[in-house]
Amino acid sequence: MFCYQCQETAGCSGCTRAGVCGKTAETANLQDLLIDVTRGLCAVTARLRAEGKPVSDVIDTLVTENLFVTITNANFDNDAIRARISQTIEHTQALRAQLSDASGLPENALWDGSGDWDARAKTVGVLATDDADVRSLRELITYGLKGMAAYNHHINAYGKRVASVDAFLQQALAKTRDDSLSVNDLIALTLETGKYGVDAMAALDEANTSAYGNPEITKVNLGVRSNPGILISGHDLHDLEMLLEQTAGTGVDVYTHSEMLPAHYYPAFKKYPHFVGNYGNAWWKQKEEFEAFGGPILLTTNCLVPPKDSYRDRVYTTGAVGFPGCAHIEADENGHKDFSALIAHAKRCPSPTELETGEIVGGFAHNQVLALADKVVDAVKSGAIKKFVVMAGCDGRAKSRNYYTDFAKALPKDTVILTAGCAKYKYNKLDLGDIGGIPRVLDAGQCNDSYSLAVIALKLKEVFGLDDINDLPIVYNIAWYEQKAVIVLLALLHLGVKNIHLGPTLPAFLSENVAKVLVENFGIAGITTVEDDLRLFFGDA
Ligand code: SF4
Ligand code: SF3
Repeated sequence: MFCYQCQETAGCSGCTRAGVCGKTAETANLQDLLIDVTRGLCAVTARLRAEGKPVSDVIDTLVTENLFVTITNANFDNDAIRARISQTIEHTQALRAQLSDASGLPENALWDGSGDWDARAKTVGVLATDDADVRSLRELITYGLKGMAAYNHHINAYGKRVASVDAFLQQALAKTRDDSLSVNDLIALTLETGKYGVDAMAALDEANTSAYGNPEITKVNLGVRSNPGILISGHDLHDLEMLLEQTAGTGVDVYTHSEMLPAHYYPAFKKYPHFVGNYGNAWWKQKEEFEAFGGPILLTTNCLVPPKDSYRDRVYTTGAVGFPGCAHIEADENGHKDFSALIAHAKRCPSPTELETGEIVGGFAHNQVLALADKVVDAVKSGAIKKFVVMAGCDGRAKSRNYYTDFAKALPKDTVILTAGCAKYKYNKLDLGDIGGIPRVLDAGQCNDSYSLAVIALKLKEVFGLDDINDLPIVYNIAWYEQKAVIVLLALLHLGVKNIHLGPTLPAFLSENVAKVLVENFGIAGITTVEDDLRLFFGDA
């Protein structure tokens, strides 16, 4: 195996024996094979579209889900991945027959699934590309597409589709093994990926808010009640809606974990009295927190940490998530999921052990912040707010991430943190106060709600009459972990945001030359120490 797609990759260079995430070599190789056969399928769908022939929703969904399954901490179930590989090969063969001209297709579009899969998997992964820069760009694009696929999956959950996103995703994935593309072509494709990343996040924002209303300022309870409970984690709000409907009136409470916290900000979910609050912290603390919860846990997307034996039977997966030995809830043909097994399970379990009490405040997505725009603009004009610091992204296990807690604590008191994603858990429970009633940590929501932060920045640019988004008093100090952060980064670059600091370490998949292109054209940089970075962002004052 060779995998370097996430920030925690071994030695900051690549996992080669087993994943730091808990992925076995066998799973990693199967995921490589799944990506490769999906590339083959996409080579065929790109041709079909070029011939003016339709590609069905079934195929669009298959590509999206295949990519999502390979995101860090999503799926560890070899049987599920093997089934996807077989299904993908079958569809590729059937679609190939629809082409008027099938000449010159790549080998991965022609493979019939025969032979030794493990041997083949070892020849199609990251290291199949020799040139370091081409490899780096191909992987950068692939990881961006994985993030885009995750957001596309959420759009699709509402029965909505963005044809241009599906078409781009498939065409771009096929190009990540197209030897006719030069380094410059791949750089252009990287930036184009950012454009479609913006489109996907905008469409997801529209889908979420039209279904559940615009997020609004909300106090979220951190304590527990004495009823049995179900803990729901991941990013899928549509799954949450089904769970809340099915648990209503059963005496079972529902709590959010990690990236599901922002669900509390949506008006539509406030009508459920049994939607009690948020339990615990970011994904990487789940071993202790799932243990303490005591009841069943539903993982709707990443991040799943391989569960301990002591609570594995309480972990249920759905969607792209999978783990051997954990019950998987499939949707029926209408997209409905039956959570009765979790409800029955909850009733057999003790109520959750309280980890903390109190509340946190969030709900500062674009609509809410723009409703406060006058207040915010006045605070900036009066000098009460000197700068905004975007600290969105992911949290993770690395000790070096304590930097973000220390950085948040050390920020000048006239700064406001704009956040989204699970990175917020590094500082959202600190009492950082407010500036004239505006909290110093404004949480827009999940990682995909980084789109909200971009909308806010663009609006402020307009209000202040600036020509360039980079003239705003905003600095970017983003933490990344998995591939959704890659699409968020590419989206920000597409919107013209410069001088983004990325930590706690720069991606291992950036070759020296590719990193240089990002530094020279976009001012991308890493992090250093809290003191030096504060000096860099705010001067000596
Ligand atoms: Fe390693 Fe990250 Fe890949 Fe897991 S996802 S194998 S931790 S690089
Ligand atoms: Fe977190 Fe996995 Fe990325 Fe959605 S839950 S931000 S790490």
